Amino acid sequence: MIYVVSDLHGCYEKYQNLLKTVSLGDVDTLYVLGDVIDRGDGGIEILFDMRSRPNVRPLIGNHESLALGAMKRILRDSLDERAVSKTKAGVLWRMSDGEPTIQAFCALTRDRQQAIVDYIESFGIYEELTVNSRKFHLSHTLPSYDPAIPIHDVTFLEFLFGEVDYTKVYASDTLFVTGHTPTGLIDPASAGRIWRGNHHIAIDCGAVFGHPLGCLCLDTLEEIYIE
Ligand SMILES: [Mn+2]
Repeated sequence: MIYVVSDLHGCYEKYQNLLKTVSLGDVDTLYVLGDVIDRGDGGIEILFDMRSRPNVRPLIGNHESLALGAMKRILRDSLDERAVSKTKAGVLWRMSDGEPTIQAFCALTRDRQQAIVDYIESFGIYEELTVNSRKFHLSHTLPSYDPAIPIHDVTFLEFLFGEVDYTKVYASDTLFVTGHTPTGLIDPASAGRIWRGNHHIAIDCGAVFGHPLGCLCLDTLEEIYIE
């Protein structure tokens, strides 16, 4: 089976609980659509676990993209937690709720820090796949809708910081699976649940804000919730 989850934001226990609940095995694949780190405190731990599993396929989120600059600075200049907070990259990271990840990253050995940087640099931007003759497009977010610009022509940054227009059908032959926007912000009635509409499936249920972690099975379109 192929599963998709997003916006783990350091929720290590919910992540582990999800692996157990779906009994993720060697024949299964789990796509993680970015924002693994920040806000919660288990982000680095989740990254090491994901890295050890060849069937976990990571895509990048805006939090990883922003952290990467600061992580490289920490490595290059052997900065500690206090020194990194005086750099622009460190200030930006802290402002985006990076504090728990900064602490965990600075506590690692240089080899382990390098392993995290290398791992994040291997993350994809988007993935297109067909499962049971349904076409899916997976990414952390999407650029705002513009029928004049084909989806493959948009820039890397728009896949990280764009705001999906969930009122628009981006392509009628494809289901667009995205995280980034907690579903309660799309429709307050959908808080904590996966939201579907207009060929979109929004899966960030807001796990780090006390809602369940939502996971979508692409084979069956079944929704799995981890409290
Ligand atoms: Mn995001």
